[in-house]
Amino acid sequence: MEAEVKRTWAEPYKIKVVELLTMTTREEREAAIREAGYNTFLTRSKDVYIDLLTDSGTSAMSDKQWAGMMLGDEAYAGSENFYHLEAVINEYYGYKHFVPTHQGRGAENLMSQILIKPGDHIPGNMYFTTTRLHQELAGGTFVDVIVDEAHDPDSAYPFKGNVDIDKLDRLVQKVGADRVPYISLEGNVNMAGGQPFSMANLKELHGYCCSHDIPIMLDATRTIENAWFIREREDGYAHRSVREILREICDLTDGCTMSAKKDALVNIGGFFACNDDEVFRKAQNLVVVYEGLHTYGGLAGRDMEAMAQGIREATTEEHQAARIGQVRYLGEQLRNAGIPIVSPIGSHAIFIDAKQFLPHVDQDEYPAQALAAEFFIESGIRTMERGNVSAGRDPETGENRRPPLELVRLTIPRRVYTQAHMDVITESVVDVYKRRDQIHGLKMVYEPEYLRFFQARFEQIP
Ligand code: P71
Repeated sequence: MEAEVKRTWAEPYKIKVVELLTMTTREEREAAIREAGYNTFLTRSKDVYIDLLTDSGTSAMSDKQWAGMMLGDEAYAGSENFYHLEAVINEYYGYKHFVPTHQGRGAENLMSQILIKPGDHIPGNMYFTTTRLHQELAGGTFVDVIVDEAHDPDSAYPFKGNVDIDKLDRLVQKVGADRVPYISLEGNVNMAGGQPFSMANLKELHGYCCSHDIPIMLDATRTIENAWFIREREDGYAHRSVREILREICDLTDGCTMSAKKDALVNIGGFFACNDDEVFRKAQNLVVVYEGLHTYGGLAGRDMEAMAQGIREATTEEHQAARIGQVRYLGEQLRNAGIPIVSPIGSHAIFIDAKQFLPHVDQDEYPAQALAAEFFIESGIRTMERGNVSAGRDPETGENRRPPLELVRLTIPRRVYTQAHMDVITESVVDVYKRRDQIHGLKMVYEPEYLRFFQARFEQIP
């Protein structure tokens, strides 16, 4: 029988080690963000009070994971930890083959180079920055085939991560199935606000792809969290375990890239997995060029051990109930205070709608970037822009992409902050909201060529 999951989202762990936080003055924060060119990626962690920049690599590991770190078999070849991880990936994700990579984009690089030929089109349920860049570097073009609801921050549709099969079919009709090397399917779509696809949609997609001979490659980064939403929201899944749902998802797909820094509760790591023997052979061959030998792929043995244990912990109902419960608690508080946030509340973050928060700031003055800077100034809370800066420029026109979603992401690290921290975050956001009329946009004064949001610099428009 399944262990009882309490109605509240109380944490299924107790705290054994703590890390002290620093607090700064408003003057110090104003100086820090100015020096950082109003880009939260360029601020220093020592100046941050509550770090909501990302849920990537920021989780707290368990005592069992730390114990696993001591079991690191730091051999160049054939580390024991590789075989432990292989067994866990095979059991929980079910793919036949895998190669470790240093993180998700390492896996994306391998997969894109192996599967994409110049001139190919790669449909996906919304872009992710690094994923799309690797597709483009391999000569491909990303095509968005997510349902329209995903682009509407106010739509309460429960499966905004779904693929619009008609959009996919239109692309396939236009370019031909042989120019579509695979469809890229992301669980709990990050850029849409952490929104899941449904099993029904995946089954339909699977049927379509089988009949057109197009593989489905999963971005498994937050797919365990997607499995939890299927359990919560989809008919027939309430009594299925997270592990069973995860396996069902993976069994309907042909392989995956994974940033283990999210779902898998580790500070570094990733992998590429697949069922096809030939694709695997190529991945094993390429991984030695970019990452390291195929039994460590850029990771230490201890990192692979921590990942194996993290996957076991992340696939429990207790973990997901607390994880998603905490994010929902914050989201509901913000919503009750009248803050415009993306609906439904996703699994890894609250996304504030900067277009509604700062309606007076034009999108080319980067409202989400400006708002992220204000949250930092207000209380040392570090968040991330996910809007016009992240979307970058259209390679053909050179213009800003001006995406429909102009968001600030308040990302919640797993097992790190408490309910009181969630309350402080709400208070801070509300205080900024009260003075929103006085907030101005930004001007970009330095723009890097690739993934500009990481290092771009801005000045405040007076
Ligand atoms: C996140 C990140 C980390 C990040 C990456 C790029 C810009 C800003 C922040 C990383 C993901 C992800 C998905 C769905 C692949 C990666 C790359 N997310 N797919 O959300 O969310 O993985 O960072 O391990 O290379 O803060 P990697």
